[in-house]
Amino acid sequence: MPSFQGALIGCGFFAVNQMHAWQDVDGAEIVAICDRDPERLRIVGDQFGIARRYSDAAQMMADGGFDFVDIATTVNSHRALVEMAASHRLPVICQKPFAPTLADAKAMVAACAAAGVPLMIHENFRWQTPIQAVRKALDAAQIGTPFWGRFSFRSGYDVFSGQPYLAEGARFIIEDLGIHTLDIARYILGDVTALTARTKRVNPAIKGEDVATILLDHETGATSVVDVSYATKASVEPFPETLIELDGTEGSLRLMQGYRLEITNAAGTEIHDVQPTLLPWASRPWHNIQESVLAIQQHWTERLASGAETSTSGADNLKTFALVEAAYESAATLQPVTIGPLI
Ligand code: NAD
Ligand code: 89Y
Repeated sequence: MPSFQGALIGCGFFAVNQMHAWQDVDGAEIVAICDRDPERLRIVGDQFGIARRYSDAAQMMADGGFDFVDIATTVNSHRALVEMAASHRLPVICQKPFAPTLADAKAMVAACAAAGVPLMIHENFRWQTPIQAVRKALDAAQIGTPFWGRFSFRSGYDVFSGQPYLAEGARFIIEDLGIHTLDIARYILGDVTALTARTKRVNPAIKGEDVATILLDHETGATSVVDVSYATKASVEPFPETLIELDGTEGSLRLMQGYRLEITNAAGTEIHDVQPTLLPWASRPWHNIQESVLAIQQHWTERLASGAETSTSGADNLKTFALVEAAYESAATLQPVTIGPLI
């Protein structure tokens, strides 16, 4: 595989995982970094030995000398930075959430398509080892055709200490975390035709909702529930595990806390250990997410070499982002929302 050189924009909390993962990716490396905050630029530049450092993304792209851009900033800067990369004909990865609005996300997809460059959203949760194990069990027809599912993320983990901006937005859990759970629901049960959502804010110290329950109709006819909470005090904290229940025509599957996958069918019940690998630079409990960062960045590099579309391309991720918009609309109006007209 050719060796690609990349430039990363946004050297904050999560970018450190991306930088570690780029060091492990076969076929790509980061050669330039950018952050408006000189302290973050210094910390990440020194930690990863990157000499080319910029405070201005426009200057970095004008100077060039790299094959792709990896955007790890928060949501409000995504559209301008993706459009800037497209204007330089640079393939681009953009962190979730895609954009502040669906209209922005569509404009970003259109800009990259017009420039003829790939856009991948860093939607890494579907790349987690336990989620891949569930996908493989379905592909191997171990439970027949699934007709019902539950995708559940319920936690009391303090995400605000590492990401203080999460307490400040009018929107919280659906936009930040539920977006991953909705993407997993699409990845496992297929595209969604309509949804109904209810939300709550339990934690008085934050502005947005921290509990959401979403009922999904899938194109296949399957029904699922996506339920997410950062207000759940459990005896054993499950962060950041997504738990899955699926019932199929030939059996059932349960992805349980502790990375245990139980599959029941006519042959009996099998229990699999689907724990993520603890990479040398990773730390518990984040290792599940950290391993998926390496997986998605390796996938990007392989697809950049082959020219094939990525699993979470901009076009694909519009369908996940539409579910986020629809969930907020449904929660506000207390009405079901049809997805087709949004996309
Ligand atoms: P952060 O605030 O810690 O870091 C963002 C950095 O970007 C800051 O250092 C800021 O100075 C810099 N920045 C912002 N705009 C810029 C611009 N125009 N040019 C240059 N630098 C700019 O945020 P974070 O917690 O690292 O989150 C970043 C993104 O990662 C968010 O979109 C978040 O949702 C996402 N995230 C994803 C996962 C995941 O598993 N995929 C996990 C956590 C966070
Ligand atoms: O920002 C979120 C994400 O994408 O994964 C977990 C998280 O860090 C906190 O909810």
